[in-house]
Amino acid sequence: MLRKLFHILVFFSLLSVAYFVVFLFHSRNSTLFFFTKPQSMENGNDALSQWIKELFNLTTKAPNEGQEKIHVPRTMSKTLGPCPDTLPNLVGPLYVEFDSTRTLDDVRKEVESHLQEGGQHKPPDCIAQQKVAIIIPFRNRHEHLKHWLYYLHPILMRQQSDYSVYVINQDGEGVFNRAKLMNAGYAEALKEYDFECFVFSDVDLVPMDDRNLYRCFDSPRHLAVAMDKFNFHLPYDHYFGGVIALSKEQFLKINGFPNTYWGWGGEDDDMYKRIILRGMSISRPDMVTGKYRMVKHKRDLHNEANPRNPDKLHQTHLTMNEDGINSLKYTVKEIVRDKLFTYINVDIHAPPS
Ligand code: BGN
Repeated sequence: MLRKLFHILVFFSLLSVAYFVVFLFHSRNSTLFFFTKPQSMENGNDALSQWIKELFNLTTKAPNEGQEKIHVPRTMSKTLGPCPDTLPNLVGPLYVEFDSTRTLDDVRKEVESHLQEGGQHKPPDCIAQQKVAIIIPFRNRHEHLKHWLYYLHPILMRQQSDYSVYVINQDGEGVFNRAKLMNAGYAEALKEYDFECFVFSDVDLVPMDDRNLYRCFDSPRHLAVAMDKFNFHLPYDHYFGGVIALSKEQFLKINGFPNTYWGWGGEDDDMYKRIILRGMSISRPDMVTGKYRMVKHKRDLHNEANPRNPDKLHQTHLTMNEDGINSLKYTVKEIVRDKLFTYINVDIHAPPS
């Protein structure tokens, strides 16, 4: 009797377990509970196997599956990698001419969509290898600046540079001092951004090959090695003029430019001497990559060759520790942000011409 009762109990227990399992399925798919076929089953065996698959999937789905996913915009999830060593957009030799009349508005139309206010650009799809400030010593050369901006912005963009262009204008009509303006440009640029590399360029020099990279190298770099005005040759072996690039470390190691070369000539030779005296050497591109065109022009006013400058050159080893970025004094009179460049007007306390 007891055994019979036990069997009945087991039977009802099994029945309730079976019912519970069926109930579970029902909670996911009501068609199962009533053993009615889903609509799709009417179409034969394929539909049946589909139905079985669906059932299987129901029990193996991950907890969050089927819920709406959180939408992560592509731009947020994308992290930029470093720009490649081999730059993909360079074209090599360039046709450069200065006969066309160019207005700043023409130039703006060409490049402004890729620029931030102040003549700044970063490559949109990779992180540039260096942060570069381009420093242009300037006074009354607006025609040249238009040509420079017209050619250089696209070149610098193709070089995937993170760069800003600073035009450092010497205020007033005193004697010009190219080197002191470049020191002021270095100091002003560093107030704005953590630049690692400084390219100092004359406003009238445009490279004829975009493989001539406006960035810094292991040694101070001389870029303008083959100018048309020197018949595409160096005028002398230790020439270091026109366009040069120094890293912040290289610049500080030589105490920057001398501040005391008023008028034309010698300040670039002084730089060369500083570099050699501090145990560094000059790096240069080959004579094809390093070709430049210079805008033809008359000698500037108030920038006569200074007869004192050649003598100063003999003293570089004695003066370089006191005359340089560590003794620079100037006053900023105005900063203007154009789309194509940052213009800084500085009073460098020039003697009257
Ligand atoms: C040199 C100038 C450089 C100038 C080059 C090219 C001097 C110093 C006196 C020996 N050097 O003669 O400053 O860049 O010509 O024009 O004047």
